[in-house]
Amino acid sequence: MPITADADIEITGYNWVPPFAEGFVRDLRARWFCEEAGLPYRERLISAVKKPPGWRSEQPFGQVPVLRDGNIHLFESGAILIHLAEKNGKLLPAGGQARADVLSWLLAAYNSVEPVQNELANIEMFNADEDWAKLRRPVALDNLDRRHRSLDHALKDREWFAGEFSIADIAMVSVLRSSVAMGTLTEHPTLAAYVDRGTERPAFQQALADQLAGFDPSHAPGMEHA
Ligand SMILES: N[C@@H](CCC(=O)N[C@@H](CS)C(=O)NCC(=O)O)C(=O)O
Repeated sequence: MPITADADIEITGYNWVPPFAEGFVRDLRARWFCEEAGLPYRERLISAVKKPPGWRSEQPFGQVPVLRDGNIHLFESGAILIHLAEKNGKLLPAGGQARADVLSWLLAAYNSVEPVQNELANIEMFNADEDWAKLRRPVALDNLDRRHRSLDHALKDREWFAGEFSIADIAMVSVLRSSVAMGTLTEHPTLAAYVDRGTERPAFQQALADQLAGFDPSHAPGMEHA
């Protein structure tokens, strides 16, 4: 049900991405929330190659996702998750320590884990043959492993990072999926099992299938007018 042509909520994603990015575009995080909450949304799929005119007035960095919810407009997937959770009273406790824990772990995923992971991804995926990348790689790997060890220690035998499944887990599982894809979680079975628990949820599976269904090879560079 969540994808609904006349829904108030609009999520912007891409109509094509290169194969390595399929299933990892960050609109997946907003889609996942909508599936968990049974919240209808409509898709706006734009070109990743040639953004619509004036796109930076909607997303200052020229990226996706962007969310429209009636007359509210947001960018940044973390802000989008907080907005959706607050507005719908789902996956974010209303107050007290429970809310503080969810917000802390959500921002930990975005600020303390994802940037460290991005450094390694930048080295391995886009610059592997550069001399500077070869020199930096061991440090970047170790930095990410230290973050993974900290997460292992914090999660221990808990199912989710902040009590019940929450937007913190949508953020953390989404980020750690890339660690799995980069082969950096093999020494961290506790975290790997946590990622599996998240990605086995039917809401994640539906959101992923819907993102993948939106990619159309006719929008690939060089194919747009073929
Ligand atoms: N911090 C932003 C990151 C957004 C981001 O990296 N978007 C990527 C897709 S996952 C993008 O649009 N990349 C294309 C570009 O940078 O031109 C968020 O969480 O929303």
